[in-house]
Amino acid sequence: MESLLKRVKQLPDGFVWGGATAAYQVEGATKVDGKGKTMWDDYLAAQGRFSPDPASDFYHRYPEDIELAKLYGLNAVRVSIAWSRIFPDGAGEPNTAGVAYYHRLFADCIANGVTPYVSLHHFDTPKRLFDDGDWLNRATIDAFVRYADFCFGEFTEVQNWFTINELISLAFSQYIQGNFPPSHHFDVTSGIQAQHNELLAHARVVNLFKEKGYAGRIGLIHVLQPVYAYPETPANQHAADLEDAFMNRFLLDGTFKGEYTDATMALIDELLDANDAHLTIEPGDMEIIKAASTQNDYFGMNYYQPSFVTAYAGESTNSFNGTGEKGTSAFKFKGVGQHVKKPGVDQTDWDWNIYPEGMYDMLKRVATEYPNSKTIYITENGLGYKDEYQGVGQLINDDKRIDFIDRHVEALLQARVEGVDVQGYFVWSLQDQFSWANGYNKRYGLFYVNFDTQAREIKKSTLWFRELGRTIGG
Ligand code: BGP
Repeated sequence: MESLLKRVKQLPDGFVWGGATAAYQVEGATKVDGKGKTMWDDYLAAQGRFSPDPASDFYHRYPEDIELAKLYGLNAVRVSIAWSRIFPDGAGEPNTAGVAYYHRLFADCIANGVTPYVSLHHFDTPKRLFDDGDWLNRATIDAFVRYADFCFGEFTEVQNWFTINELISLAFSQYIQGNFPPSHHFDVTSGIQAQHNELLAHARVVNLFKEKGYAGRIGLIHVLQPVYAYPETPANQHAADLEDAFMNRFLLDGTFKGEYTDATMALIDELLDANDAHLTIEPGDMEIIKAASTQNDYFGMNYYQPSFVTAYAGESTNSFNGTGEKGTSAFKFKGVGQHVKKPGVDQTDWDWNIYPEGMYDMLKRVATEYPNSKTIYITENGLGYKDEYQGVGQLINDDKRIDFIDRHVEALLQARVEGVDVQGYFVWSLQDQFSWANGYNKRYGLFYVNFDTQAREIKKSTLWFRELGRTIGG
């Protein structure tokens, strides 16, 4: 077969080459084996747009998906534990059926040589805790620490842990953009407080992991969204700095410096003032965060897109493209900036900028400014696309996805050549799965899922990914 690889590229020895999932997006079986509700169940039912069941039926079909992962050259997979399978109400007694399920899943991964990288929280707070305020209520932090401690003690077969996935996306989608429950719009006080409280939860769990001497490695996952001024003027650059502080710098500082630096807080305070918002840091919080900042073993970086920003002083408004109709998104943040399209930068059908340089820039920035991040893994990157089904056993043509991943892996390798310690890449996503705010028509998978029959099909990118995987260390 003629090589599908566009250029000669070689992945390094020992490179982690994986696919990513999130429990709620793939498992289905939301009412099975004693599982409790999450923040999503009633919300999605009330919306009536789509159901989280059966999703990609991973709860029952994981052996097939892990087998496919192995067959197509993946050596790792990112999964998350659904907190409400282990503790249906978020706390109390563990649900043995849920615990048994994850033991089966991890054993299957390990038996197939597909190393599991496991997150404890991927956007799926148990409903009981969500109803009581989610991360805005410190009782959620206490419950999370107990849940994490239980998992570390129970799932000793897991060697690679992440505490929380994308702290900013959760806070931003819940309280700024309003497309995750509880759907607040530009509730900036909650948006910044949730970030701080999630970081505190992460820090307490890392500190506990190290104090108790659990085996394995632990870190967290941030999605990094570089913010560029466009056009490049001093005023627009300031707008970009403000948005960057809210989207990236606040959490990066906290995670890896153990403090929100004065320069960062000057920007955050300006943004909060413009929105009559405030942040509460309680006595002792920063000591906990500081202690954790040197103890992360690695850093999971998700990267999808940058934003291009022009200064904006009007009222905040946004519209979310949840359908894949190009040009339907808008974002204007009072006193911060508005998102603009930069000529020459392609966008997906969901108006996401396609810009591999952003991954390169962020890898360099993290490695330079935040050395405590240590080893970096790209824990999510991929292209949401309306793949066209070709029939049973027919290859799906997703050249656009190949091009997307190809250019991003290239950016990663370039950063590596320049000294950034990046050791792996997980494509989002392993198999097609529903998208939180978009439903089932936004596909990212390496494996196509026919959601009528649950049959898996192969895409061109599946073959391409296998071919690139074969170059590891070769
Ligand atoms: C990340 C999440 C994933 C996934 C991905 C794609 O933020 O960690 O769970 O959903 O983004 O996003 P979307 O589904 O909105 O296109």
